[in-house]
Amino acid sequence: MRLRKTSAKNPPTSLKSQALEPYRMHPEGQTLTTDQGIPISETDNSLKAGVRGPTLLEDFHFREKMMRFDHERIPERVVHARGSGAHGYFQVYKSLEKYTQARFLTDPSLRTPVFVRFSTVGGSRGSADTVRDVRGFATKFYTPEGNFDLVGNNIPVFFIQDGIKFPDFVHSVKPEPHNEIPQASSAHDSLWDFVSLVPETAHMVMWLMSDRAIPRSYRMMEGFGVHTFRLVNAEGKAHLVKFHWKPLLGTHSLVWDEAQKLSGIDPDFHRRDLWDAIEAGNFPEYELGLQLIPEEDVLKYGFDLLDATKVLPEELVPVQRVGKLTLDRNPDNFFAETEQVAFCVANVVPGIDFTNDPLLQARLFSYLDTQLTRLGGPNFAELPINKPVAPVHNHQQDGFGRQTIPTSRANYHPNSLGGGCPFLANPRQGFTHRQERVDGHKIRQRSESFNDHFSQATLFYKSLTKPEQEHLVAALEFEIGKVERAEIRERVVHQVLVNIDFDVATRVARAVGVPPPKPLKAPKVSKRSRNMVDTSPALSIEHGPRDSIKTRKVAALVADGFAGKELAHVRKRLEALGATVEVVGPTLSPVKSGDGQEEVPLKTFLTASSVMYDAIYVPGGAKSVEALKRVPLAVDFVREAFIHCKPLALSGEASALLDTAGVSQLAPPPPAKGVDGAMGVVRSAKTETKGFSQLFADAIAAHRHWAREAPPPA
Ligand code: HDD
Repeated sequence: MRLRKTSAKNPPTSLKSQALEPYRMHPEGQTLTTDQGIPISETDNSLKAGVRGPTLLEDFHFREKMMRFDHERIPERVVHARGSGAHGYFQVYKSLEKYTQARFLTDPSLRTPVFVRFSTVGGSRGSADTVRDVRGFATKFYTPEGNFDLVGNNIPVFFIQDGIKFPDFVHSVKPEPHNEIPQASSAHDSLWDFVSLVPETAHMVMWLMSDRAIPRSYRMMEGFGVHTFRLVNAEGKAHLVKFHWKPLLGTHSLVWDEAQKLSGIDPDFHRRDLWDAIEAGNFPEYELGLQLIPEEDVLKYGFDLLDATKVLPEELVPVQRVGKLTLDRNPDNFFAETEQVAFCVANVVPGIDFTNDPLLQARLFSYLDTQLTRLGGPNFAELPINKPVAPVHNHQQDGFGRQTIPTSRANYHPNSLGGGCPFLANPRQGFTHRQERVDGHKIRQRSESFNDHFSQATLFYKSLTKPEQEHLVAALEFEIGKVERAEIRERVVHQVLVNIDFDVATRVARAVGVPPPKPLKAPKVSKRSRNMVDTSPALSIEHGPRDSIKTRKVAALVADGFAGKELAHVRKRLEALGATVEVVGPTLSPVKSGDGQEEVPLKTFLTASSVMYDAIYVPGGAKSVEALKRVPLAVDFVREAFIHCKPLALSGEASALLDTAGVSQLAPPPPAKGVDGAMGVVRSAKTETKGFSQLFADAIAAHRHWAREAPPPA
């Protein structure tokens, strides 16, 4: 069996990986053939009548090659078209049999293979990764009882409450139909027109404007199942459940200016980050978290748990961490795996069931339906990446692209010709929909318990730290500021924002040139609704763990004459803590240090940019620093890292680069002796000062240093 490079660390112990092996094509040492297996000895010239004559129709190799090329594209996903996938496994810490009979949640010895696809929502397949958008976080668990798909996002709520509005919402956020502008951006008239007219979007829009919508990495974002689902145990007892993914590297974001620049400099930023981390053996890990709620508490928390525009604050029902997901293998082929993987919210296993959330109910239809167009027929579950590891036997028949070969004469149930096979599962093992009494009029109406659209939007805003709030307001000013029609800008401020926070509405009104709002007399919330907490600190990214520098990327800027020993020391220290240090120099040719060492830069000031790194380090060395000062692109590194609030370590003479970059007036004064790390700018009076590396590591772990952000204009 032949395996990818990473497989040394990741032997094909996974059942799914073994199941994929017969489908993997290994061309090494093989002869070129047609699709029919006929050997081909010439593929650069078509068959012609004479060397300068016309091509002949008889050339079956040319026709097949061309036909296959002409049909390479399939329709991209109507939403979530841009994405990246990875294989891995999930293991539960201890049995959850009290709550569910699902094998993968009750057997701690079981390593369930998974395939995860992360995505953006609005952009097309070739769009940039770092746009402001929700991120999809879809996980296919190949369990012994069939596939379970947890098709979530990195934001715990949704734009709408009833799936019948999904086409309207998606049409409004996608590029506008007349000119197909803008690509992968929500900053345009139709989205904000929709938001201004559909107040149930308010809470989700606040999340979309927050730092959550510009993650640093797929490896550093949370995931949420969004809806309330049900877990059902072997006795048939059910609990309501909300699913969470908690990244072990913490949750971190970019800043907007950086995200926009990255869209041009490295549109594959997140895809590359995920790929490189897995290739390097830095396997992304997330803990599965559950909020478990007794069924009778569905309305206890001041809102309806069937309403997907609401969060259940962790302070009210804590998230229990029950197992771990590890992503340890990159796909072998993007199209065959990441593009052809088909998720479906309706794929559940015995022990997991749905609720009547009207958004979820609509999704149960949509995912199966969309694959028919996207994957060309009903047999997509037979594609290798979608095929369960559990055995599949039924009477489904025919259709485009059928792969398996049914061998029985009996293709119906019940039958005697096939000995009655396949048999029905034992009712205790087979999937049974939980019995639920449903009583009511056939009616097109929203439940009154879904009426409050603003109090959780306010709760979210109030739960953020000051810098996060400032980023959110700046995002609103940017996005609404791009809306051409003044009446839409005004409606967003006067109909939506003012109901969330008067100060935010007033600031945005001024920024986008609409009349200031008047304070509301009484908040527009339904009588039934109330927030049971004033703030929920868990909603803020900044309150998450900030204690590790694992997998962070640091650029070390050097030119001839840099302090070589110091670079070696700092690099060793940071790498021991799990970071990577890349040397960036004027060219890819070796650079000589002042103390006789040599470094070969991995990137140059031309091929790299500060936005590609988490932190910037400039070793001392008068000659090197003087050279860097004369390279505008090197100075840009320092300036941008400073403006993006990234950790900067400038040793000895390198401290002066802040002057050259024109930002020293925004930084604390340099230390006269020793080291100082105020505002995440670590400087030492001389090179190699004690404590320099540790202060730098602490600054990297803190991620960003918002104290540096310029105050908003008066
Ligand atoms: Fe959806 C794809 C997540 C609401 C209809 N959705 C899709 C993907 C994710 C989500 C992560 C990409 C899966 C992949 O990587 O292939 N969608 C969500 C979440 C929602 C949500 C978390 C709200 C809680 N979606 C939603 C609604 C509908 C859809 C209300 C329709 C009624 N979603 C689809 C779809 C897609 C899809 C059209 C497009 C491609 C696909 O399914 O396979 O069926």
